Amino acid sequence: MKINKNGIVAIILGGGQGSRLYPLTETRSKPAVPIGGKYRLVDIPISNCINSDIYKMFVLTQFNSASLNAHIKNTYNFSVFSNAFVDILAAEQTPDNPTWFQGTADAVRQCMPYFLNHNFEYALILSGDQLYQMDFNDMIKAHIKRGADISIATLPVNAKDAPEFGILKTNSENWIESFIEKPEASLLPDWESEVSDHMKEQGKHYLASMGIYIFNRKLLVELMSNTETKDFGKEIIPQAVGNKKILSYQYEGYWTDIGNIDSFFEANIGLTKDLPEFNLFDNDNKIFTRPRLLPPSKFYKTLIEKSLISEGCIINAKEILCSVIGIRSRIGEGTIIQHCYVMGNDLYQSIEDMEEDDQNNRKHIGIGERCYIKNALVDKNCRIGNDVHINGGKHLDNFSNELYAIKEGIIVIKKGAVIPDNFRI
Ligand code: ADQ
Ligand code: ADP
Repeated sequence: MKINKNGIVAIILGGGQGSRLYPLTETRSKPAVPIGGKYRLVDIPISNCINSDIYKMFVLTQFNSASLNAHIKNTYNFSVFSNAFVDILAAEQTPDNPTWFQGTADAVRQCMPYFLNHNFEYALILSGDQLYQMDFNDMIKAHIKRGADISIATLPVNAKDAPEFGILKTNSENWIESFIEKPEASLLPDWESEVSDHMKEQGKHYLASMGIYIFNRKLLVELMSNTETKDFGKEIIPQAVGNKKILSYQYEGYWTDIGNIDSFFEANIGLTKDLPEFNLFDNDNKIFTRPRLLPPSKFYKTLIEKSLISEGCIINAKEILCSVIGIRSRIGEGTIIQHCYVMGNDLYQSIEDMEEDDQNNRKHIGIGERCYIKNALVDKNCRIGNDVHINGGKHLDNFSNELYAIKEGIIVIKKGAVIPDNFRI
C-alpha cells in the first residue's frame, strides 16, 4: 500500500510547564533540553518523522525559548524544492484566548488554525518526551487499511508499571473496547490482552497507550470543536471509546518515557551500556541534530570506560566511567566522573576570558581539578571549582536551591551554576 505522505501532519506535544523535568526546564522549554551529549529532546520525534518520510511537523510548546528557536532554525533546513517544515507553535495570548494550553488536547485545539492551513488527511500526534525509534508507516498503513477513526500505538506492560499509563482492552481484531487513564494499582481492571509469548514471559499482559495517536482530519476537527475537553488521555480517548473505531497498533520495540529527572537520567546513562536499547549507531534510523562543526575531542591521560564523549571536548580528567559527556566539555586534571550526564557548554572561553576570570577570582567554565562527581547531572555552562565532591544517591533527600537540586537521589547542578572550590554535596 502506498501512503500519500503529503497528507500527514505530525504534531509534537512539546510539553506543559515542564515541572517534572525541573530544574532542566527552569530556563528553557522542554523540547530544547539536551540529551545524549549532543542532541535535544525534540530531535527524537523529529528524527522518527524524518526516518518515516513525514516532513510536515509542528512542535507545540508552552513557552518559546531562544535555544529551541535557534536549534530548530539551524538544524532543520529542508530544501526549498520540498514541502518540508518544522514549525514551532508556542501558546499565545489572543483576544479570544487569554490562557496558556490547559492540556494536550487544548494545545492542539489552540493551534488548529495553523494545521488547517495544510491539506492533511491524517494527524499523527506525538509526545515530545519519549525515547524510541519507530517507523510510523506501518501504523499509518494499519490505520488506513482497517478504516480506523483513531489509532493508538500500544505497548505491553506489567501490572506494576500499568498505573503510569492509559490502559486499554482490545477485542480479537485489535479494536479498543475499553480505556482507563492511569488506573490506581488497586483499581487495575482484569484486562489481559493478546500479546506475544515473548511479552507474556516477561509478565507484560496489559496494553498501555504510548501517547502516540493518529486521527482522521474530519474527526479531529469535530473533537476539537468541543472546548470542554482539555486532554487526550483523560478525556478525548476515554470519551471516544465505544463511539468511534479506535485501533490498537501494538509495538514491541524499545520505548521509554523520559518525562521526569529519574527516567531522563537513566535513559542517558543507558546509552553507555554494552548494547544500549536505544541505538545511536544505526545506519537507517539516524538521530538528527545540529551539525555544529566542532573540533575533535582532545584527551590527556584519561581512563575512559563505557562512556559517550561528544565533540569539541578538552579532557584532562583522571577517570570517566559510565557517563555521557556533552559538547565542548572541559574537565580538569585528577577529576573522576562516574555515572554522570555532563551536558557540556555553549561556548569556549578565550585565554583572555580565563585570565580575566583568574584576576576576578572567578571559576572557568567547565569542571575543575581533583573533583569527584558521581550520580549527577551537570547542566550546561557550569563553573565547577577544584576539589569539589558531589556524590548523589538514594541516601539524599529531595532538595533545591539556586545552585543545585536533588531529585530521587540524582544531583542536578543547575545551568550556569558557579560551584566554589572544596564544595561538598
Ligand atoms: P502523560 O505522558 O502523563 O500520559 P501528558 O502529561 O498529558 O501525559 O503528556 C503527553 C505529552 O504532551 C508529553 O510529551 C508532554 O510533555 C506534552 N504536554 C503536556 N501538556 C502539554 C501542553 N499543555 N502543551 C503542549 N504539550 C504538552 C500520556 C497519555 C497516557 C499514555 C502516556 C504514555 O495520556 O494515556 O499512557 O502518555 O507516555
Ligand atoms: P548548541 O551547540 O548547544 O546547540 P549553540 O552553539 O547555538 O547551541 O549555543 C547555544 C547558546 O549559546 C546560543 O544561545 C548561543 O547564542 C550561545 N553562544 C554560542 N557561542 C557563544 C559565545 N561565543 N558567546 C556567548 N554566547 C554564545
